[in-house]
Parts: sequence; structure tokens; C-alpha cells
Amino acid sequence: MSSEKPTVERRSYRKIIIGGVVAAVIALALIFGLVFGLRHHKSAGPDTESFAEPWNNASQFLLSKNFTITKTPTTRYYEWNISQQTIAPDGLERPMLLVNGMFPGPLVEANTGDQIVVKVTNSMVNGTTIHWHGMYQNGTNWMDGTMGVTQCAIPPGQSFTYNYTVANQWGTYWWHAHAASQYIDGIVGPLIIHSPDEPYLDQYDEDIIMMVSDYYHTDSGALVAWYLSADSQGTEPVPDNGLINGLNTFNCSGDANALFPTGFKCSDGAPLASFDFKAGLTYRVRIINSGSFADFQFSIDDHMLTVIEADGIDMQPVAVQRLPIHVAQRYSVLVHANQTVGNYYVRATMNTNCFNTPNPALNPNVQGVIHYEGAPVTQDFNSTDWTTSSWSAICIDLALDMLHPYAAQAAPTPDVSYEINFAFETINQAGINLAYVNNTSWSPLMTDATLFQAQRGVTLFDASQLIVTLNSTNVVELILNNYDEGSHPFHFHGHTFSVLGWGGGSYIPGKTVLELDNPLRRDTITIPSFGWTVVRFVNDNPGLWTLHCHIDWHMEAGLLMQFESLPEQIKKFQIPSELTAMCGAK
Ligand SMILES: *[C@@H]1O[C@H](CO)[C@@H](O)[C@H](O)[C@H]1NC(C)=O
Ligand SMILES: *[C@@H]1O[C@H](CO)[C@@H](O)[C@H](O)[C@H]1NC(C)=O
Ligand SMILES: *[C@@H]1O[C@H](CO)[C@@H](O)[C@H](O)[C@H]1NC(C)=O
Ligand SMILES: *[C@@H]1O[C@H](CO)[C@@H](O)[C@H](O)[C@H]1NC(C)=O
Ligand SMILES: *[C@@H]1O[C@H](CO)[C@@H](O)[C@H](O)[C@H]1NC(C)=O
Ligand SMILES: *[C@@H]1O[C@H](CO)[C@@H](O)[C@H](O)[C@H]1NC(C)=O
Ligand SMILES: *[C@@H]1O[C@H](CO)[C@@H](O)[C@H](O)[C@H]1NC(C)=O
Ligand SMILES: *[C@@H]1O[C@H](CO)[C@@H](O)[C@H](O)[C@H]1NC(C)=O
Ligand SMILES: *[C@@H]1O[C@H](CO)[C@@H](O)[C@H](O)[C@H]1NC(C)=O
Ligand SMILES: *[C@@H]1O[C@H](CO)[C@@H](O)[C@H](O)[C@H]1NC(C)=O
Ligand SMILES: *[C@@H]1O[C@H](CO)[C@@H](O)[C@H](O)[C@H]1NC(C)=O
Ligand SMILES: *[C@@H]1O[C@H](CO)[C@@H](O)[C@H](O)[C@H]1NC(C)=O
Ligand SMILES: [Cu+2]
Repeated sequence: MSSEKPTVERRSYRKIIIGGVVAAVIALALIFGLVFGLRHHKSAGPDTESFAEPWNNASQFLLSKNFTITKTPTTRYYEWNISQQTIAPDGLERPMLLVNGMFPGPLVEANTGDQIVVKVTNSMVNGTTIHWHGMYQNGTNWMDGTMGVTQCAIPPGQSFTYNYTVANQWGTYWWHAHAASQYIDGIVGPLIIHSPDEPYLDQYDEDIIMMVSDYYHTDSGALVAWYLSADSQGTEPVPDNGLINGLNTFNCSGDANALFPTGFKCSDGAPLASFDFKAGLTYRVRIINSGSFADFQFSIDDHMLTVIEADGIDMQPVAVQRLPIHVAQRYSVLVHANQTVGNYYVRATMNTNCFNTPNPALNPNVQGVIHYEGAPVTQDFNSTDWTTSSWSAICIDLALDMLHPYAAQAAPTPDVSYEINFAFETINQAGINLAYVNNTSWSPLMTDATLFQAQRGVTLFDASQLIVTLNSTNVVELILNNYDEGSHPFHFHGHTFSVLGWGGGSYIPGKTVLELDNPLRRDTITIPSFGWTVVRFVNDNPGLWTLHCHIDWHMEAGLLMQFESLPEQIKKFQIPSELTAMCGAK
């Protein structure tokens, strides 16, 4: 490869042309309003004790001490019904796509070795799938839940039962729809795996989840239609708000100035997520970025965060004041409740520098509340942000040399190395901006899955599918080159990869210094703006695995490729007939 990047046209700031689209969205909003009979949202006010809404199960984010962490396997059985319902996470009522009427959706909690069985009934108008983000699915690739890759969508009115065993992993994961842009509309939830082998089990008293995400008031289908039209000129939809565990407040007068005004019914003063702390205890806080676009900087006023886990891999402890967390990444941090009894803000601040345009409705400073036992119950208090650590103006991960896995492993030596280049280009006459991985812009197969094709022995896939076939169990190196001005959080299904290095500019093989002794391992890594990232993985998990940007708008624009791992083993898969039958169903 060359040591210099070719010149790429920058996606400069572009003024958004919304005109007709806004009108269309408002019309859509009115239709939703009429059809789904918006109810009046009663603001719960500042009282932290009464913030539970019927659709928000706050208790599931406080992991129960009654859960037995054991090596004796069991089956965890769940029944889910996904439907469209109108709720108001931040006070503004909008139709969302919800599992069992809950937002965020139900917690899945299990031990390593357990079987997870989830019967999913699709009561929506569109087909859907559920992906278990970070699960290896070793030997059950067809349970990965990736539409057009490992299955066809579960048709409206039908059910499908996901059924897989968790092996060789524990930690903080999540699940989400992996069909079109549906997860943006609410189909997300936490997935926590425990094990008696976890190294930090005896170092905390309580275990809690904080899901942080960006949030849109407009149905994602309408936003995708705009994004993939010439009107957007490649500018991603910018969120209207952000949420912690599905909650935040919104200044309703902002809706009129939003990039996409909704006109929906709205109440000011919706409550923030609140967490009760007891002085002297230590909390494991599991932070999950379940959003679709924004990179956050996470902090808790006056409380240090000791990072102990990244994407399911235990880390050697490292203390930070602020933690950058990009889309689909997870961290566990230990927090000592050792400050004066009082109230403290949790801050999840969106890095708006990484948006191409402002959204006047957006307050990027998303907050939650840490309420110490004995302090007044209020959401109106003064605690101040850290002043001793600076803010990263660019969207990048924690420096690589800060994160070292607890179970040290040297980087595996590669048998094969692939260069993979990606960029956004406006190439077609319609002026639509699409994403290309080595010149292929992905779009999902709608009536087949590449896994099923591989099983049938297909070797020449559709031109919309960039698939690298890996015939043998060996170590694969990927040199990922980002020819775009944005940074992109890339997720690899079915694996954790070792991250040997990343940076701006070009990677020069043999010259750029890589971390080989005990590199970071995780499943989602941010590839910097006009930069590179080198990862390696062991190709020992048969199936069709996607490697894609987890900014959902970018995946919709085609920023996805696949690996066909061990095709001879794929041919021997016993794929349940219920799964293949869904490809024909209408
Ligand atoms: C709320 O979460 C808890 C803990 O996961 C669970 O036991 C309970 O069934 C949930 N309630 C609802 C209404 O989903
Ligand atoms: C946990 O177990 C205790 C004792 O068995 C019981 O009293 C309590 O209700 C349980 N808590 C939950 C959340 O199930
Ligand atoms: C799923 O939810 C929808 C909407 O609430 C309801 O009409 C339907 O009966 C539910 N189906 C099942 C199988 O529970
Ligand atoms: C997947 O399973 C194969 C065969 O049992 C095993 O050799 C391999 O180590 C497993 N990989 C992972 C990531 O668990
Ligand atoms: C899940 O799969 C296992 C085999 O891996 C099977 O024994 C079990 O019956 C399945 N459970 C359901 C509910 O489908
Ligand atoms: C159904 O899918 C279409 C096409 O992707 C999309 O425009 C629409 O918004 C979706 N409807 C719902 C309710 O999600
Ligand atoms: C909401 O925004 C309006 C317009 O910017 C402003 O006048 C008002 O003070 C804000 N309300 C609150 C509660 O912040
Ligand atoms: C509180 O704990 C943190 C470690 O999490 C430590 O750095 C800090 O010094 C402690 N502060 C007090 C007041 O004990
Ligand atoms: C917070 O500080 C402001 C400005 O110093 C003050 O007006 C306000 O009363 C304080 N609020 C509380 C709850 O202490
Ligand atoms: C991607 O393109 C580069 C440059 O042409 C080439 O060297 C590389 O082999 C391609 N990678 C794949 C996976 O096809
Ligand atoms: C992509 O296509 C362009 C134009 O056809 C060509 O110049 C370039 O080399 C291709 N890049 C890759 C990585 O294949
Ligand atoms: C993988 O195996 C197939 C079938 O034997 C062969 O056609 C192909 O060239 C092999 N690919 C590589 C990269 O070795
Ligand atoms: Cu991206």
C-alpha cells in the first residue's frame, strides 16, 4: 500500500435543505398523532422518587443482588412482543417501537454457560430481527440476528425464537434490532453476562446500568429517507436530545426550531434518571452507548471513574475523570461514593463537534442524578463539572495505552493481512451520498441471507455484498483506512479483535509502532477521521460476520462488509427450517 493518502474531497459543512421534507415529516407527524391517539403526558416534576413511568422499568438498571453468579448452567427464557406505541421519554410524545411496551427494553441477564431463549413476536408493520451485540454465537451464527446476512426478517404477525448458549465471555453487552434503522426508534436493551471468574466481583457493593444514547423525535424511517436523498447532501440527521436509561427533560419550545419539528404534544420538565447512592459503598456502573450517532463524554461530578471493563473484556484498572464512549461501546467503571452526602450530576455530553450541522433544539449536556441517601430529594442542585480534565474536541477513543486487558495476551501473529478502505462519495446522478467499503456500498438482501447462500455453496455473491472468504483457522489482520472526515465506530460481529494501533494519517507497515505485548481487545473501535486502525482476530468462529460502522445512518448508507469464516463448516450447519422459511414469507 502507498504511504500517502489519496486526496479526498472533504465533506464540508453544508447547509441543510429541508423545505419539502419538513412538510412531509409534519404531515407524517399529524398522521401518527391521529392514528395513535396521543395521550397527555403528566410531568412527574422534580421529585426523584416518582420518576418511574409505566414504560420505564427503572428497577432493571439496578442489578439484583439475588441473582446467583454460578457455573451451573440454566436456561433464561424471555417472551417479547414488539409493537408501536406512543410514549414520551423526554416529555415529547412520539410513536416508538417497543419490546413489551418498555423503553429501554427488557434486561437480559445470564451467567456464562447459560442458554438464552427469547421468543420474539413481531406485532409491527415491518419485518424485524434482534442482534445480541457482542455475543460470539460460536456454532450458532444463524442466531446473530443480522437481517440479510444471518436471517431474513421476522415478518409482521409472526414469531421466531432465538436460542443460543453463552460461552467464553462475560461482561456488559446489549441487544438491538438489526433490520433497517429500527433500533433508533426504541428496540434496544441491556444484556449482562456474569461469571464467577470475573476478577473484580468482590470489589463493588452494587451493580448498575446507565444506558446513554442520542435521541430523535422523528421516526427514523423518515430521517433515513431524507439522509439518503440529495436534500441532505450527506449530512446526518442531528439528534434532538439525549437520554440516560430512557429519560431526560426537554424544553418543548425548542421543537419549533428543531431540524425536523414534530408539532407533537410535549410537557416541559420531564424527570432525569436518578440513582440512589449510599455513602461508603462502591458501585460498578456499566455504561452502554445505545445510540445511533453521537459520541459522548461521560463523567460524574466529583467522582473518579475507575475503568475495569471495555466491551466485555476486563481491563487493568485505570482512573479517569471523563470517559469518551462512542456508539455501541460499553465500559464498566468503579465509583466510590466517598463524597459529601448530596446530589451530583451524571453528565453524558454529546460531542457536537462531530456533527456536520447544529440542531437548535439540542441541548448536548445530557444529565442524570446521583442522589446520596440523606440528601434532599431534588433535581435542582448545584454540582459542578470537572475543571481539571479537558474535553476532547474530536471523536476518538481513550488513548490506546490506557487500556490493557486484565488477562494479558500478546497480539497474535497474522497469517494474512487485508487492507480495507472506506469513504463516502456522491457518485450517482441523483446526488445521493453513499458509503463505500472498497468501492462496495452495502444494501441488505431482502429475501435471502448471505449465510444461507454460503450454505448452498454460493461463492459469487451479489455486487452489493463485499465478502472476504476466510478458508482456514488462522489469524487475520485488517488495516482499516478511513478516507472520511468523520470518525467511525466499527463493530465486528461474533468476535473481539485485538487493537494494535490507531491514528491520523496513514499506517506505514513496518514503520508505525504497534502495541504487541498486551493490546486492547474489544468488539467496537473508533477509527479516527482521515486515519487508520490495525486490528487482528482469530478466525475460529464459522459463519457470516459483518464488520460495520455502528453509526446507524452510515450503515444505512452502506458502510458494512462481511467475512465468510470457514465455509466448509458453514455447509455443515443445521440451520432451523423456521429461519429459512421466513425468507419466503410475506
Ligand atoms: C422490571 O425489571 C425487573 C428486573 O429485571 C423484572 O424482574 C420485572 O419483571 C420488570 N418489570 C416489568 C414490568 O417489565
Ligand atoms: C431478594 O431476596 C430476598 C430474600 O429472599 C427477598 O426478600 C427480596 O424480595 C428479593 N429481592 C428481589 C428484588 O427479588
Ligand atoms: C403484542 O402487543 C400488541 C400491542 O400491544 C397486542 O395487540 C398483541 O395482542 C400482543 N401480542 C402478544 C402475542 O402478546
Ligand atoms: C469457537 O469454537 C471452536 C470449536 O469449538 C473453538 O476452537 C474456538 O476457540 C471457539 N472460539 C471462540 C471465540 O470461542
Ligand atoms: C434451544 O436449543 C436447544 C439445542 O441447542 C434445544 O435443546 C432446545 O429445545 C431449544 N429450546 C427452544 C425453546 O427452542
Ligand atoms: C416501515 O418501513 C418503512 C420502510 O423502511 C419506513 O419508511 C417506515 O417508517 C417503517 N414504519 C415503521 C412504523 O417503523
Ligand atoms: C425554553 O426555551 C425558551 C426559548 O429559548 C426560553 O425562553 C425558556 O426560558 C426555556 N425554558 C426553560 C425552562 O429553560
Ligand atoms: C474517593 O475515591 C477516589 C477513587 O475512586 C479517590 O481518588 C479519591 O481520592 C477519594 N476521595 C476521598 C475524598 O476520599
Ligand atoms: C445554585 O447556584 C445558583 C447561582 O449561584 C443559585 O442562584 C441557586 O440558588 C443555587 N441552587 C441551589 C439549589 O443551591
Ligand atoms: C481493498 O482495496 C485495496 C486497494 O485496492 C486492496 O489492496 C485490498 O486487497 C482490498 N481489500 C479487500 C478485502 O478486498
Ligand atoms: C474504486 O474505484 C475507483 C474508480 O473506479 C478506483 O480508482 C479505485 O482504485 C477503486 N478503489 C478500490 C479500493 O478498489
Ligand atoms: C477458499 O476455498 C475455495 C474453495 O476451495 C477456493 O476457491 C478459494 O480460492 C479459497 N480462497 C482463498 C483465499 O484461499
Ligand atoms: Cu460511521
